[in-house]
Amino acid sequence: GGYRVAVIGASGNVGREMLAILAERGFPAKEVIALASSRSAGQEVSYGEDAVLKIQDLEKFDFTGVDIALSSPGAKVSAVHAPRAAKAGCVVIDNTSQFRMDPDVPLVVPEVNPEAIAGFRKKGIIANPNCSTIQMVVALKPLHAAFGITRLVVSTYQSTSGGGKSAMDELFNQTRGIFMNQPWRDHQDNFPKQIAFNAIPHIDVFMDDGATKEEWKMNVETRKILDPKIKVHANCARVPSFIGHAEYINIETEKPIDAESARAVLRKAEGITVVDMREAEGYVTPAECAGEDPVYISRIRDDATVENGLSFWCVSDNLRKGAALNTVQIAEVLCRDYLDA
Ligand code: 11C
Repeated sequence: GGYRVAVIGASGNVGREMLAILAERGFPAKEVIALASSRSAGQEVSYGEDAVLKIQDLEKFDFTGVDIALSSPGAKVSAVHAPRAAKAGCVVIDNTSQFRMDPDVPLVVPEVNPEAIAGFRKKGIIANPNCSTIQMVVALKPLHAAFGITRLVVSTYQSTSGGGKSAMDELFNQTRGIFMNQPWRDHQDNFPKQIAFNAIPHIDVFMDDGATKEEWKMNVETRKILDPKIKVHANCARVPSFIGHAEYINIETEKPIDAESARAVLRKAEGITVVDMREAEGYVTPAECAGEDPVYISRIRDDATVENGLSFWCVSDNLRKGAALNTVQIAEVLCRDYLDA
């Protein structure tokens, strides 16, 4: 028994995390294949504590006989290779933005809409949402079920790892460079402005209405996953942290809501850890959630400016629940409910 599993983009931030999480959770794999561009082919990546895999060239790889591919290369690479893998009979769980809004591709967070996974049969592809969307919908789902969310405003504080390994290096090198009087532009490869000791209200490209694409993603993905009737206004910013996205979320609900009843609902919800006391140990910051699985909720407060309003703070490891962990969780449900080993 066991499945043949391929990891596409195995040398990247998310690919490495996928391999670690597959091993950590004892995923029933009889073989794990690491794939990436020809640039990374031949390099070694670790799979769990003691296994090492040699990266193979994605371009030349034949997916025949592979059951599941966990995919996190760039969107353009997925556009070509996800359909190619699916055609060979492999179910692709894709972490890029390429297929998320395709009506024939389910967009899934297992704690929120596991039933949508069944839609994989249409194209052989399941999409993993954007990291900032995932942690938010995990928090919103139980609140929506209990109180009926009508509108929300989210403001994000997103870490540099969302932009990949070289974006993390950019933060490190700019920070060090500033102490050596080097111009920040000497270390600029990813971000539109200085990231060290700064905050940038610009993630991904600008859209026609003035939103950034990251803000647009949080809007359309949340409504596809949770409820198309919810109105979403997102404000996204990049901050100089390495791992862990933080979000301040403000919701308005149909039914009366208050901090105490919201806290009780969130405490019982899957995938959520509530840490909410009025002291330094009573909330979670991005640096503290790195390497952890849950979505942490803190600072739950009534919003007295509207009839039924609530705000809270939400942090999670963007490479884990925001990407690799969510992908592996989808694969676990897929194996349990739909695929034979
Ligand atoms: C960031 N959210 O933090 C982005 C990274 O659509 O999968 C993930 C982009 C995506 O930069």
